[in-house]
Amino acid sequence: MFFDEVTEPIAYEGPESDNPLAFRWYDADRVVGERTMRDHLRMATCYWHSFNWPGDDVFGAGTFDRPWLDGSQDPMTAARAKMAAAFEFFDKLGTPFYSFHDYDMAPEEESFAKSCANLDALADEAAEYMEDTGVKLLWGTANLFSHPRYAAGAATNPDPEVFARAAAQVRHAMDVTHRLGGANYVLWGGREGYETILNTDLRREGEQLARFLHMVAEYKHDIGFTGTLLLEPKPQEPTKHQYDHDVATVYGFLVRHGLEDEYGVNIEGNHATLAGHDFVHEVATAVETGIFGSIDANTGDDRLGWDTDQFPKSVETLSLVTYHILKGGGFDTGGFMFDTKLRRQSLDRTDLFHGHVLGMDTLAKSLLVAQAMLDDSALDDVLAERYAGWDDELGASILAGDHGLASLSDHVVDHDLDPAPVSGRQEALEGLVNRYVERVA
Ligand code: XLS
Ligand code: NI
Ligand code: NI
Repeated sequence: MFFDEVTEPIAYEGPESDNPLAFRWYDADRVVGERTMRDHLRMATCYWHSFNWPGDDVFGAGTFDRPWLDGSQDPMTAARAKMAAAFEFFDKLGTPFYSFHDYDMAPEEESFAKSCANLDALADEAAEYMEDTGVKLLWGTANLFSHPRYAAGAATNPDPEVFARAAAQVRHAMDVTHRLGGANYVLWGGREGYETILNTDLRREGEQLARFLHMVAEYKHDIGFTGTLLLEPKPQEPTKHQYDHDVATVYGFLVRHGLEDEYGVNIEGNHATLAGHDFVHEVATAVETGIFGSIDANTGDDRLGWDTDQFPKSVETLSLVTYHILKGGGFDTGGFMFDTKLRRQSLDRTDLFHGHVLGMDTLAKSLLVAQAMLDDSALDDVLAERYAGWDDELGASILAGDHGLASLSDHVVDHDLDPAPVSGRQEALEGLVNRYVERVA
C-alpha cells in the first residue's frame, strides 16, 4: 500500500460535508439528464504528472514523496511499484479511466526492441490490474518529445530516420492501446513545430506531418482499432511555434490533407488559454466543426504564460465548457482526463487525492449547472431570438443563394432599409449563468 492515509475509497457525502477527502458534488450513480454522472464525465487520471513526475522544475530537484520513483531500484522493479501505486490510487479515487504514454508505464532502453519488450510485459500486468479494479483505458499515447532524438521534431524532423523511429514507436503504442481496450489514441505534437524559420522548411514539415497522420490512420484500420484518433492542439511550449496551434488550425490542416474524418481533437484547458482563447471557445469550435473528441481537464494561472496544468477549480468556466459538450451530444469515446500537476510544494502523497477531489467535484457541479441550462433552454432561447431574422424571408433567401450584391443593394434602396442596433445583453446573460451556478443543487 502506498496511500495509507486513505483507507477507504473516496465517498460522496454531499455539499454540506467538510471532509476534504469526500466528494461534495461527484455522486457517480446520480442520473443527470440521460446518463449517470460517471458516464457523462468519463473521468480519467493520468500516469505521467501524477505518478512519473517527482516535483522537479527547471530550477530545482524533485520535492514529492514518491517511493516508486527511487532511482536506485532496477527500472522494471520500479515500474511495477509505480503501477501498483497507480492502480491503488485509481481504485481509491474512483476515476473510471486512466491514460498513459508508452514510457510512463515502461522504462525506455537504448534498444527499441528492448523498450517494446518492457512495455509489453508491463501492459500484460496492467491488463490484470484493469480486470481486478474495473478501471479502463481512456487513451494511450507515445512520448515523442522527451528523448534528445526528437529535439527537432518527430514526424516533422529534418531526418527521415527520426520519422521512422517515431513511426515504429507510435505503431507499438497503438498496438498496446488496442490490446488494453483503449477508447482513444492521442497524438500531442510537442516538438512538431519550430524554433526559428532560419533552419525550417514549413512546406516540407507540413507534408511530413500529413504523411505521418495518414500512416497512423491506415494502421488503425489495419489492426481493427475502433477507438478515436485525437490530436491535441497547443500553440507553443516546448517549441516556439507548434503546428497544432488551436482547434481551428488543426481543423484546417485536417481538411487540407483529407484527414477530417479520421481525427478528432483532445482539447486541453491550459492550451486553449495559451492560444489566447477561452477554453469554451475551443470546445465550441470543435463541436461546430464536428471534430470534438476529448478533454484534458486542467487550467493555467491567470498571470503566468505557460502550461502550469493546475487542477480545474472554476465551476463557471467548466459549466460553459460542459454545456457546449452536452449541446453537442456529450462525450462519445472521450472524457475528462486530468492532465494535471500538483504545485511543487504539495509534497505529500495524499495531496494527489486533494487535487483530484477538487477537479472531480468542480466537473460534477459544472455538469449539474450545464444540464440545468440545457433543460431550461436558457441560452438557446437567447440565440434563437437573436438570429431570428435569418429564418425569415430575407435571411433565408440570402443563405439560399438567391441574392448577389446588386440585388441586395436594390432591396436596401427599395425598402429604404435602416436596421436599428439591438442590445447584445452580455451582462444580463452573465448574470443568468451566475444564477444557475448559485442555485444548482
Ligand atoms: C503537454 C500535453 C501532454 C499531452 C500528452 O502539454 O498536455 O501532457 O496531453 O502527451
Ligand atoms: Ni494534455
Ligand atoms: Ni499540456
